[in-house]
Amino acid sequence: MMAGSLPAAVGFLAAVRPHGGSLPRPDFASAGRRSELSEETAGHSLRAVLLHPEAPDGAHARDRGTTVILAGELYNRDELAGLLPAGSSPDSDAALVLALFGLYDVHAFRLLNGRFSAFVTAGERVVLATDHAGSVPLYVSAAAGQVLAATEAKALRTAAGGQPLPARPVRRLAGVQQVPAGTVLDVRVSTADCVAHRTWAPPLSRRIVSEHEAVETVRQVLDRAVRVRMGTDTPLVVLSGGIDSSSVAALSARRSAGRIDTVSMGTEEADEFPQARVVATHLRSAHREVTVSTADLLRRMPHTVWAAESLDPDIVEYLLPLTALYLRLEGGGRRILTGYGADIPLGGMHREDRLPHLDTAVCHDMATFDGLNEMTPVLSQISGHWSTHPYWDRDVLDVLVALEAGLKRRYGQDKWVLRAAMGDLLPHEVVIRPKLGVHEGSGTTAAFTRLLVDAGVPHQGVDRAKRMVVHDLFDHVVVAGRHPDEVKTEEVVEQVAERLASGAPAAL
Ligand code: AMP
Ligand code: PCX
Ligand code: MG
Repeated sequence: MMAGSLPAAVGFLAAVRPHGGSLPRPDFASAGRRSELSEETAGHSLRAVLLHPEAPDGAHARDRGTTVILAGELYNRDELAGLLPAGSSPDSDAALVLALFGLYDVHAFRLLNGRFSAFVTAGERVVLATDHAGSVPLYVSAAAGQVLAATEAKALRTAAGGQPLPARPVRRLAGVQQVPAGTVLDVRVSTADCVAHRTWAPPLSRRIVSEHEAVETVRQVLDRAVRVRMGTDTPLVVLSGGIDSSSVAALSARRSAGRIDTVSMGTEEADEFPQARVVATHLRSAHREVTVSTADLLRRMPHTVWAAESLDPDIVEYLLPLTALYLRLEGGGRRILTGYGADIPLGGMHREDRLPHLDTAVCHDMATFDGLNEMTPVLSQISGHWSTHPYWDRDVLDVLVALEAGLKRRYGQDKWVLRAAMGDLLPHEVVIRPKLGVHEGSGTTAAFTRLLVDAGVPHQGVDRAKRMVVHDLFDHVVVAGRHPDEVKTEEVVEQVAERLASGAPAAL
């Protein structure tokens, strides 16, 4: 089975009920074609809308009363196929999951390394599964007699009366809950009784290995994670010129038959264009620089919240420049590789030389990423592109998290093990370049702060105001279902500034 250029499906809304019934209006930020699926079994009917960039054939698979709908893709197909009886050759990731489900039932999901959400109907049951990182968000609303699930919360906005499940409630969407990362929910349709199984957890222990072994292992797992994400067309890497994305670009360039494409974004106030150019020149990539005005950047904040459905103001600052960049990548249909997430298992955002603090930061970030939706593919799907993040490959993450902290911070350098692993593929100045976050390099944090201060928010109130703005945006574009083009960042900022000035409660 060869990976096509894009996954067969990138999202879905699906419902199982005993008899008929229609779906809520499918409300998605993701662009793409939509197909309907309708199946009747003995006691149930399944109705679904699939979002697919190309032909939808591979997005679902059915065999003797079990149907699998899969949004996303798998990265350990060959290993998985080796578990099946000789002669069986599933022709899609959904078919592979179906075959594994037949053998292992819910425990099939412990085997998968991928970027996906899955919806399985089997007799009386609906089984909902996220990948280890919950990187394709999955939401559910279930009551006795019906189970609805969707890859965007807003698609369940009008679903009535879900009951509590072992999942995370979504702000102001009564009965809608988010399936946790690395989790399978096994729901009995008639009663909505639900059993949760964790299929992945970050390692808590740390491995003591030599420098050499650590460097070799990191290089090998990252190389594989990049290779399996490359698809069949020319990859496009979103490149800052920092070590994370430069490593992804270097590994894909080495594996690619032709030149790879790279793209960097900046604003009129800040960019990392010179740094990215050094890498692009070294790799001979077809490189492009995209400048977004700060005003346009801030205008895209409703689109970021619409796509990511995140309530975290820091995450919105990281994702906003990427949203603005993706919206400028016309044409759709590209497979985009990023360096996102490397700093989490490697403690890259931690700028002190003290190991206990570094591991405290890694433990904290690995315990709190779930539900932030920072890895969501919807961010690029709003302009029809599929993005994927090699550092959050399950095998890469298992290796990186578990390395003892002294291999992450060493010789005064952050992310030392990664830098050492990439030493031969990148110019020295790139290998030793200190970290600069995308929110800093693009001036996003500064621009958002200035917008609030100019609206009258005192400096000490800026963090709280940012949180309020993001919550208000969520209420507009997710809870109320407004299109982000109709929501003006500046107006929301002014309302927040007025609320703060009048001393009104924050209403978070
Ligand atoms: P960061 O870890 O802050 O560098 O950002 C996460 C990821 O976003 C990077 O690894 C890149 O893939 C991407 N990225 C960051 N900054 C830019 C930029 N200025 N232009 C294009 N992509 C970027
Ligand atoms: N990043 C980080 C991840 C942001 C932190 N997320 C978290 N703690 N859950 C990365 O790329 O690893 C930046 C900009 O830095 C995004
Ligand atoms: Mg980074």
